[in-house]
Amino acid sequence: MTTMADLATPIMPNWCPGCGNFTIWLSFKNAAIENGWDNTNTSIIAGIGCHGHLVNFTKLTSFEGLHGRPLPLASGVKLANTRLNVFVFTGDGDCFGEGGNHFIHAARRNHDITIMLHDNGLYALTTGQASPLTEHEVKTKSTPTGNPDNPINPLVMAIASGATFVARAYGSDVKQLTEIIKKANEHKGFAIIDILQPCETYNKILTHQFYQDNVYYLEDSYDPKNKTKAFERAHEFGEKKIPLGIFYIEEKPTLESHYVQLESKPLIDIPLDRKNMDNVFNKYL
Ligand SMILES: Cc1ncc(C[n+]2csc(CCOP(=O)(O)OP(=O)(O)O)c2C)c(N)n1
Ligand code: SF4
Repeated sequence: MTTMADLATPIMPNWCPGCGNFTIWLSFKNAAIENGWDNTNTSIIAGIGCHGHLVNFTKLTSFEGLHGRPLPLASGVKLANTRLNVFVFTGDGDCFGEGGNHFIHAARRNHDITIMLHDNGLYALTTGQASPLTEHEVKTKSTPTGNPDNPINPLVMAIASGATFVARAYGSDVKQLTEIIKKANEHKGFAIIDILQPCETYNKILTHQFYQDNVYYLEDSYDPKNKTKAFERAHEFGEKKIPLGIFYIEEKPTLESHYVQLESKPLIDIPLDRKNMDNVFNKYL
C-alpha cells in the first residue's frame, strides 16, 4: 500500500502560488496511492522546465533528463524493465519544441509509456517565451508584437503520429485527471494526456478562469475508437468549446511486445554474459 507520506521527499515545491502544476502533482499522487505505485514498480522521467521540478518532490525512482529528451530516456527505461509503470512529465516546450522529433518516433513505435503533458502554452521556467503550442498572434516575452508562428495541436499531432491513447484534462479537475491517469497507465501502448495547466505568472490568457468558463466533457455517447471523429473533436478549442476526456483509443501491439527477448522476463533479469560481451567488444572496439 502506498501512502502520501511514502511519496513525500524533504524538498518543498517551489512553484508559484496558484500554479497549475500543484494539482497535476496531486492527481498523480492520488493515482499512485490508489494503484499502489511505489519505487519497486514505477519510474518517473521529467524534462527541463517548471514541470520537471516535480521529480524533486516525489519519492519515486526518477530521472530528470536534458531539455526535450525525457521520451528517449523513458523508452530506454521501459525496454530495460518492462515490469515498470513508466511516466514522463514534460512541458509543451520540452515535448514539442526541443523534443518534437522524439515525440513523433516514440508515438509511432507505440512504446508502453504514459506522457503527462503540462500544457501551459509557453516556456515558463525561462520566464514566458512562446512555445510551439502558443497560439498565433499571442504576445509573449519573445513575441512582443504577436506570435508569427502557427501552433501545433498536441492531440492532432499525437493521433497522427500513432499514439494509441490520447486524452485531455484540465489540471484543476483532480478527480477527472486522477481517473484519466489510471486509465492511461492501464492502456498498453503510448498514452498521452494533454493537461491544461494555467501558468499564473506568465500566461495571462489561459488562466484558471478561462478554463473554468470554457471547458466541457465529451459526451457519454462519444466513441473514442473512431479516429476520424477524434481528429474532428481534437480541433475544437475556443470560447465555450474546449472538450475534455479520452479522444482516442486504439488496441495495438506495443513496441516492447515485438521483442522475443522480452517475452519471458525483463532485460534486467537476464545476467550479463561476459563471454558474449567480450565478443562484441573485440569486434567493434
Ligand atoms: C537544449 C536547451 N535549450 C534551451 C534550454 C533553456 N530552457 C530551459 S527550461 C526551458 C523552457 C521549458 O518550457 P516547457 O518545456 O514548456 O516547461 P515549463 O517551464 O513551461 O514547465 C528552456 C527553453 C535548455 N535548458 N536546453
Ligand atoms: S512560472 Fe508558471 S509554470 Fe512556472 S511555477 Fe510559476 S506559475 Fe508555475
